[in-house]
Amino acid sequence: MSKERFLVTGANGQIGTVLVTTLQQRFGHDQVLATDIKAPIIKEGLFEPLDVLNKKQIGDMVRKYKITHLFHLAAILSASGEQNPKLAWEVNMNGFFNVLDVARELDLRVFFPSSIAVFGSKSQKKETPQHLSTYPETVYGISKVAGEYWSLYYHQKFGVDVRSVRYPGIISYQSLPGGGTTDYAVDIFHSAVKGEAYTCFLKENTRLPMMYMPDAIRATLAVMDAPSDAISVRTSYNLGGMNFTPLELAEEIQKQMPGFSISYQPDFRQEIADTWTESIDDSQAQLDWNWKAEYDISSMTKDMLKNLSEQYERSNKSAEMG
Ligand code: NAD
Ligand code: AKB
Repeated sequence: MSKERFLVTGANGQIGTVLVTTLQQRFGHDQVLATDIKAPIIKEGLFEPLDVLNKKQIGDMVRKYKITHLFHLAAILSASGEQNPKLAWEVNMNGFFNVLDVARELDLRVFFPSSIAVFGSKSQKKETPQHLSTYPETVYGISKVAGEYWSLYYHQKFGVDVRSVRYPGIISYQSLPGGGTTDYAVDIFHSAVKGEAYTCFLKENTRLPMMYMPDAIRATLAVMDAPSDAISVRTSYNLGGMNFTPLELAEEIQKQMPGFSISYQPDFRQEIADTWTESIDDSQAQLDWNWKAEYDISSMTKDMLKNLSEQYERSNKSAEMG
């Protein structure tokens, strides 16, 4: 992908901030255009305000910066989506249509992030296979399933090169999550590092598929980099990392921070989590583009605690220095 030029929508988000930095490091600052509806978070490199509901603006940016690859991350996530279903549908569907239409007109390769939210309570719960009726039960999940099938449609009818993975819940120290059901798995680390007890909004035994950010970024770049004829799934690839419950994650943190404590106060997000799958069969991604996650719960927890502790130390020091 080295001679290519990249546009990222929703670049201020949990995944976008890390993806933009990685692309900048790999391909150079001038090759990467970060865009978002909100003011920029990353201070270095190219940034333009962009609302994905404005198709003309997307086309203008693509032409102006001679974009070849578009990572379409802008979306409303599961928990926020249930609070405002119409907005979620509008942004997730019409935003994606605009991207697909611009990609068709201007010959772009597109990355569309789907989610484990496509699976509902009627789906197979464990080692959920690639090809299966999905039965989503949130507006967010419905929009992702629809997006997957529109990706296939635009590929088959118009030859648009859209690639997609179904991310599990993503865990990161670099950025905060934005309105999802798996957000607890990031929030818990911030409480632990600040020496605070954590109150979890999911029950202790709620098992969900999760992935550490470095694996998510590697998967994103790998699927975009694969030769077109290696991509046998034009809806979205299952992507597995690790899976755990809040209790198991708390116990893993306690191995390094014995004083850490957790309590549980499930809220409306429990209902969403209850419909999702527990673990994922990603053998098709392994076969097609050699996918393999590197982090498990233990290595992820160690890395999260180390990096977040350093981050808090740095910000405490700079606050002390005024
Ligand atoms: P996020 O909520 O952290 O960020 C989304 C970004 O989109 C925000 O910066 C927001 O300002 C922007 N945005 C919202 N409406 C917009 C609009 N109309 N125009 C332009 N930008 C707009 O999301 P994330 O966690 O970074 O997720 C990125 C993508 O990956 C999303 O499509 C999400 O569905 C998918 N995904 C994320 C996870 C996860 O755990 N983070 C898991 C599965 C799938
Ligand atoms: C969410 O919880 O909404 C996201 C996702 C798994 O899609 N993290």
